[in-house]
Amino acid sequence: MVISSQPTSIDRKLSKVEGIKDRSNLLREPMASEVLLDTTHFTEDSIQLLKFHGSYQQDNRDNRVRGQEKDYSMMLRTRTPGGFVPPQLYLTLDRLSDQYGNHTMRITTRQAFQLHGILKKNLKQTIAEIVHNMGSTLTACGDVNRNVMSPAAPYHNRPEYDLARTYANNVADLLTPQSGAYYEIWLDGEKVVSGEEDPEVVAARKRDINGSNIEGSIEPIYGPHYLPRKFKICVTVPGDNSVDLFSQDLSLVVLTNEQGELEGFNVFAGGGLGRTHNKEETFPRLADPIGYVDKADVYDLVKAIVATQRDYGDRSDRRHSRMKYLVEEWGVEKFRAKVEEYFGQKIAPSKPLPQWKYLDFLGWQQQGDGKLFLGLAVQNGRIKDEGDFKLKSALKRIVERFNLPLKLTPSQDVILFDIDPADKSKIQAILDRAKIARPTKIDPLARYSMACPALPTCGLATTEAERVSPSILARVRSLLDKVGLPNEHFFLRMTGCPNGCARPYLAELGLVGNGPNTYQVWMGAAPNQTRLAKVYLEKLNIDDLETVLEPVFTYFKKERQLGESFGDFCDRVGLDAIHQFAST
Ligand code: SRM
Ligand code: SF4
Repeated sequence: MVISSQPTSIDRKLSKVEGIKDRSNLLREPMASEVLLDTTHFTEDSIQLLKFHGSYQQDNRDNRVRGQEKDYSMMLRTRTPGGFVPPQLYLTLDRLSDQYGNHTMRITTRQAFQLHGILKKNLKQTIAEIVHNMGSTLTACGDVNRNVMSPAAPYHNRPEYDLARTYANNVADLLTPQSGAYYEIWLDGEKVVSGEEDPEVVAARKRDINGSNIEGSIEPIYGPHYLPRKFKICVTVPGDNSVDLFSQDLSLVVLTNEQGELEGFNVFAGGGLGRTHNKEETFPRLADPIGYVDKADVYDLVKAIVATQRDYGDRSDRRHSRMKYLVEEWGVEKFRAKVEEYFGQKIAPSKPLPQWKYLDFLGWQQQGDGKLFLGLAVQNGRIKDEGDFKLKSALKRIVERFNLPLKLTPSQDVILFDIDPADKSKIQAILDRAKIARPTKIDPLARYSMACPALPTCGLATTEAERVSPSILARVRSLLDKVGLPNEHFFLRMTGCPNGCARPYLAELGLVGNGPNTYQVWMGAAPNQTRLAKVYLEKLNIDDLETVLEPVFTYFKKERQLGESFGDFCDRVGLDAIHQFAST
């Protein structure tokens, strides 16, 4: 099979972004020239390319004044597979957030860090310092594979966790763009590598499997036009759904034998959450099981799936270009058959798996090699100092003094690990002085909640999320107390628009921005994130939160089965029955 170097998928007109990629000379121009100009912001074509390099142009929406230039700055996102952040990188990001950013660092829902508020003139220096200190921002955004997730728990006595970490790194390496643009532009051509690539990964990248490599291209897997849209992957272990595996384009589940040796992977594909209000043709979708692959063939299968999306994903309409739509429209059988053409062999049936569980790994825990780890809840992932609460200073102090590496979790929390048990009390004392609550003292409603950044940085937000989430949680808590459910908690996730960055469609209660102070209300996802929620209400003015939710919680209290979670209850009785109860 010969693969064309042009996007092949459709006869329809290609989207504007395809033209920008085509003209860019593998992610260089016009951005490379504009970086050098003394301007406050980039032009449209460069903004699109900038994403592949890990940055978004934003403006502070609180400071918009009609007729005046926007208050531009850049958001930078790290590439940190499995959320691993070495101490040197952590301390560098901490310093850069003060020197060039808005004095906060934000843990994302995909185990990365974001710095906000970096002026264009400081972007090159900031990226260069990240790369020189064991980090990278390459492909943190853009139409490529994004940060690869894996469970954040740093267990060292459970081989499947070590394997998930290793394969998350390797898959990230396999799908790293090979164009030297990143190093040319941000590091004046100096190629800095923070670790050796596994030779199997290097070989797999070059290996041509049934035409899935693009002949003669510098980008053997992606080709010169990269993917039609962002692509998201996780690697997890049986039973551990801390990574929300059903929301990903591609999920691998590590399978080991009784000795803990790797045998292969179960593969899921076609998940994704982004949607647009009032456009029925856009929807969240859970990934389907695709089959099982032996360890020797896993990279070839990953490439075959990526190549299928590369060649058949919709490059004309960016609202329809995620792989989930390909899987939905073709059906799993056709999708699997097409992947098999690239893969060059049949995909074996999936192996049995246990039930999935949500895990967040908070608190002090044994890591299995005599050392400890400590998971700390970070509200909406924002690491900051505010009044007496000094999370940013405390983490800096601890990482500096004890030289500890960190793991960022998919629930926007942080884990410090490799802790000598002799240091436990000293570390706890620093945290106590900085008023960092112990996980057992945090309201579980807050512990299991997430909110996206939304206003003022996100250009797509239609309303608030992160900034109002503490007050919303407090109001929901009061309401639960009022209806006689004082100890109840569930997954509440909130976003400023329907793109779904805090994965609200997998929450038991999801609030999805739908205009100023207004949210679409979703209910009924499973507490282990294996079932999607459904729309309960199109538009909730946030002032009416109590009026709308009180009858819902009252009905839940009255009719729930023993131990039934809020999401399972909503799913069992159905949203129509809840509406009916609420209207009586
Ligand atoms: Fe997201 C766009 C923030 C995880 C779906 N997302 C954005 C942008 C870059 C807005 C923009 O395009 O201008 C947001 C920047 C806000 C800011 O001010 O920082 C943004 N997304 C985030 C983060 C930081 C939210 C968070 O609370 O942590 C997450 C960064 C993850 C990372 O480290 O890579 C983040 N975004 C997600 C997720 C969840 C996930 O990946 O597990 C989703 C839903 C899953 C999915 O992709 O299907 C998600 N973000 C989107 C979409 C909708 C994509 C779609 O298929 O329609 C957009 C808009 C777009 O791509 O056009 C978007
Ligand atoms: Fe922005 Fe919407 Fe994502 Fe929130 S969900 S960060 S508002 S794009």
